[in-house]
Amino acid sequence: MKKIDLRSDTVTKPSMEMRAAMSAAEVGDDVYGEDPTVILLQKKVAELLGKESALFTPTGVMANQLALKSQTEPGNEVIVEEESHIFNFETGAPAILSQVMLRPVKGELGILRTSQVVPAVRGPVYYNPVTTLLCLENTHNKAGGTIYPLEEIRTLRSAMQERNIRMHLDGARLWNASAETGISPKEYAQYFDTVSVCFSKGLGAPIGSMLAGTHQTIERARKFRKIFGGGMRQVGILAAAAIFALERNRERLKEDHEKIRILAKSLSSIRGFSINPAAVQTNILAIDISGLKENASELIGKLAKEGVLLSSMSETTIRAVAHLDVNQDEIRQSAEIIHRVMEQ
Ligand code: TLP
Repeated sequence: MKKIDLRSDTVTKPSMEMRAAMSAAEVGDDVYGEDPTVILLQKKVAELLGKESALFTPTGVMANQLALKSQTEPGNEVIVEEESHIFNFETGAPAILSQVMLRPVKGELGILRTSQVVPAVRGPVYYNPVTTLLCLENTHNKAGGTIYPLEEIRTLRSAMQERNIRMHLDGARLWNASAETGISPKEYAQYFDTVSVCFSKGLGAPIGSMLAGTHQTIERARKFRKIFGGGMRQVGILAAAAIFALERNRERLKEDHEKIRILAKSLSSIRGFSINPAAVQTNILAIDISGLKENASELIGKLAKEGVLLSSMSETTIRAVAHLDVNQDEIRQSAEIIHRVMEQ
């Protein structure tokens, strides 16, 4: 039985056309700055985000961690949303790699308001840590793919500028936010000093992320990327997949959002499943199962046996993610299977 894999949009496999683009890629040694396809991708993404420069990284985690490392000093404090990827799913890397403290602030559906962030900024007393960076996530993964309101970002930016605090955007799924709202990546990115984006999630490339910012910040990040072991050689093969993904798979992200709406509508009638309709905004569906006796991993195991793969975001939250390797029929089929399992 073919399983319907809704664990993440990272599970997609490169299409034959994407593989053809990869195999045709011109390459060179990128540690010498000689890979023409990487150079082209970095230029394209810098332009798309309205930034001076961009740097290819193997993963979104590395891009985020480079943003922290290049914009902080040991002992600084970085404000993050409590459910953010940087705080929850990056293995404590900020403590290990940048020796910074994270100051988590609880947002609503992943969104931090300026009125919450400002009081979290440390005062200038000599024994306080120094707040130097604020990180936002758009779309917000754990909250269920929620989109950051542009107006709030704008207000946060002016409040942080007044206090000399930089801003980083974890834009692993910024493409989804843009596809849904029609607000361009550049419009979102203009309020941030650095932005990380991924090609290996909704866009369907096998590997690859990028950090964009000023020349100065990106040159610092380049040095740290080498220190982190991320200086790659003929990586144009992967950059070609990313270029293909950017050009061919960005528009279609709205189809994934539609698939999640279909799934959310169907699953919301299941007893013990709590779905917040306000959180159903892009390609992620977070389902609160705290009303059930089973925990997330038990339920996921049961569903997997019947052919639907979901992931857990916590003991009481399961997640379904739509992507380009699952079609609407499979989404409907997975909803039927979940209904059947839950009615047993
Ligand atoms: N997220 C993964 C898991 O780690 C949870 C997923 O399946 O969604 N920022 C955000 C907002 C992310 O969702 C992810 C990946 C990353 C960064 C890290 O990207 P990678 O996995 O490329 O290091």
